[in-house]
Amino acid sequence: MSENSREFDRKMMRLALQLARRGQGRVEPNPLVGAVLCRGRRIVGRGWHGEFGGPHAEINAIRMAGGKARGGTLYVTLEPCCHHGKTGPCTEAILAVAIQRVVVAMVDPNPLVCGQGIRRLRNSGVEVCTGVCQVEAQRLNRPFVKWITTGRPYVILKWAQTIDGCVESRGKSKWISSAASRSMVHQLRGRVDAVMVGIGTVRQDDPRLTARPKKAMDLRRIPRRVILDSYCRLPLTSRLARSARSIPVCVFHRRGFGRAAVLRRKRLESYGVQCLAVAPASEGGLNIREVLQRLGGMGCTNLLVEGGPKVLGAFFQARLADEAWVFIAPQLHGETRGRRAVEGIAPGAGAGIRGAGIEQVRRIAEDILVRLRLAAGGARPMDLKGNDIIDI
Ligand code: AOF
Ligand code: ZN
Repeated sequence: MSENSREFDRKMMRLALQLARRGQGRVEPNPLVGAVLCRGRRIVGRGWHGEFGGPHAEINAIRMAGGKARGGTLYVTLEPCCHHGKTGPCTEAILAVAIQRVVVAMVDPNPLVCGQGIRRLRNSGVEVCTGVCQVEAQRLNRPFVKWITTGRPYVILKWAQTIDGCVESRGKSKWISSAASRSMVHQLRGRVDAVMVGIGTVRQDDPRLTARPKKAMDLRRIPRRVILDSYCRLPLTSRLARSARSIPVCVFHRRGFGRAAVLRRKRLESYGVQCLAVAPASEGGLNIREVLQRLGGMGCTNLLVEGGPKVLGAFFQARLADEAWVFIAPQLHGETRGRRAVEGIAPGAGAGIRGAGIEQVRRIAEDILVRLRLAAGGARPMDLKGNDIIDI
């Protein structure tokens, strides 16, 4: 195969990866998948998985190509499925229209597929080429890979801090980061399954924790609001409790507590708050791994953790976060007892940060956003691409 053909394959796969992105926030817990169908060097079909339960990417590309699919090459960012799920197996649709060659970026980690789709195609005489743009494809589907292989969601920690590392504002505004940064967070909330904070933050700020992005199309799903609240102290007068019937609120509390807490739990439930018991952690607070396992079981693939400092510290300590988004604003808090973003890490331990790497640095209005890739996913941090770093 010539270098020229290999480059063409990569170009088509990059296009398929771009198409796959369109499903973000709409298809989870399914993966983001894109497909391009070519006859020779002409594109005759494009498709992506657009909504959960809807047709898979390959099917959409094949439909668009119609009669032109026969003898073509299909580029797909994930191995075609061979199982009967909510839709029929893509392998059979590919065989039915006599596609000649299939180029796959990565194997589907779903145990129901996991190489069998590729085998089915090869055994039926289709030429299958794998691993084209594999790193990019795995990067795109990190949340899906995490969820399907561990049963836990992909965890993004997020906070905003002053340049001297404080998370409490001293300015006239209660906000640290700029309006542009905050609107970016609303966009992020609008594509995750759950937004989490600790009870301390709720009692202090009385947050709504809803996704309110600027553009309506950025509200791709309504995230569940999750509170870590060992003793069910969520006030019935809080905005969260009062809106629990219209937008789900889920409280994780410790298993086995006194009668007063049982009563508070009952009251919260009468407000429509879902209360779930998990084991306490030996160092205080809740067993976060169990919390994540429960959220994963509810189909939660992406979790955004917004603080406060104790909760963020617990995630670092337990090495259970995959990413951190840190907004740094040009404010100086000064030498008072302002709280730092992350608490509870023993000096020198640097827990959870070992193996971390900066994935992206961006300027957002007056702030900078640093995206850190943490080690929870097991994989090494990705190399930076030149254009991920914006000179400021
Ligand atoms: C593909 N192409 O576009 C996607 C695939 O319940 P279903 O039928 O939607 O199947 C979901 C599973 O199918 C999902 O867990 C993953 O293994 C695979 N997703 N496969 O060939 C696609 N979205
Ligand atoms: Zn499929």
